[in-house]
Amino acid sequence: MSGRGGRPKTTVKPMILASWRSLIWVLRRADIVLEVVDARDPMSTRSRRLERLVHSMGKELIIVINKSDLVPRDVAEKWKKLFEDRGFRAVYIAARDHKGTRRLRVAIREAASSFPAVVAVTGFPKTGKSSIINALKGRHSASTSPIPGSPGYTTHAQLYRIGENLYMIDTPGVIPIEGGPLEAIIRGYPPEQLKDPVRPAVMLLEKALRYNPRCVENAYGIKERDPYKILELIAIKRGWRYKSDGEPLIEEAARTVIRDYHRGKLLFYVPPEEYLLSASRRR
Ligand SMILES: Nc1nc2c(ncn2[C@@H]2O[C@H](COP(=O)(O)OP(=O)(O)OP(=O)(O)O)[C@@H](O)[C@H]2O)c(=O)[nH]1
Ligand SMILES: [Mg+2]
Repeated sequence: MSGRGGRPKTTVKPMILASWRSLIWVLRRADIVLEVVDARDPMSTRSRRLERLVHSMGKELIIVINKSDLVPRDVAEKWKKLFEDRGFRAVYIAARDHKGTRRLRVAIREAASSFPAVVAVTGFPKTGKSSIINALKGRHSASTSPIPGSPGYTTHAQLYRIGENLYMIDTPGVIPIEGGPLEAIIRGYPPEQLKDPVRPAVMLLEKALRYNPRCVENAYGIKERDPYKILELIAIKRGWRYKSDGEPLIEEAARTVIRDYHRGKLLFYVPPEEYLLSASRRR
């Protein structure tokens, strides 16, 4: 307890992420590295720093576009081709449904120079790294969790035996600055620990509405396009109000929106054409 009538102290445990040092330690032990990205927005969930590091260490890299069940098949195909056109090995997979595991096995076999091979599974938090290990193993072995920091998220590197000739190392998520401010916040912290969840939720809603104008209506039955009003309406609908003045508790609505993105309830995806267009504008 804190002294003199203060509130009891709560110890907030920071979420454990992979440090670059620990990641390098894992990469040294691996022959092949999977970089797992989210099919809904592969470019914001890839790490060029990680890719450069893997390249400089002379390891084989495979980009795994996971959660492909959340995007149309042709979108997953186009992202795969886009990465391949840039010289990467790439596959798409829906690890949760164990779909695409054969393609991933083939890609690993092609990348391996000898067996047994050790594969490091790396990427941003919540891209589905542990789920990929489970999909290849054929059963739930590595623990998983839906939201950053929720029970079951990966806190340390762990080796799994997938088959006679194949080992995989699960790793905690890595957050480089380059992921962009939105990804860094919504993947880097448990929503309940965000001091200001409203700002990232507003950014997320703006992005979601840009790519899928019906996503808020589909998720919450709310026909509104102003992100602040959307948060207010979600709070009112759920009965979340400040005890003091009865105002809608938009912070709680903001946390819900972030969780619903992770759960795939607030659904949108970035089309590959959009990325190509903005890349050509940057040139
Ligand atoms: N829709 C969908 N959800 C998936 C897929 N793969 C994983 N998930 C879900 O995404 C969430 C995160 O999966 P994890 O395997 O725990 O992700 P992780 O990258 O290991 O997460 P950290 O260990 O926290 O870095 C879980 O709720 C999974 O069920 C997929 O292919 N499709
Ligand atoms: Mg994990």
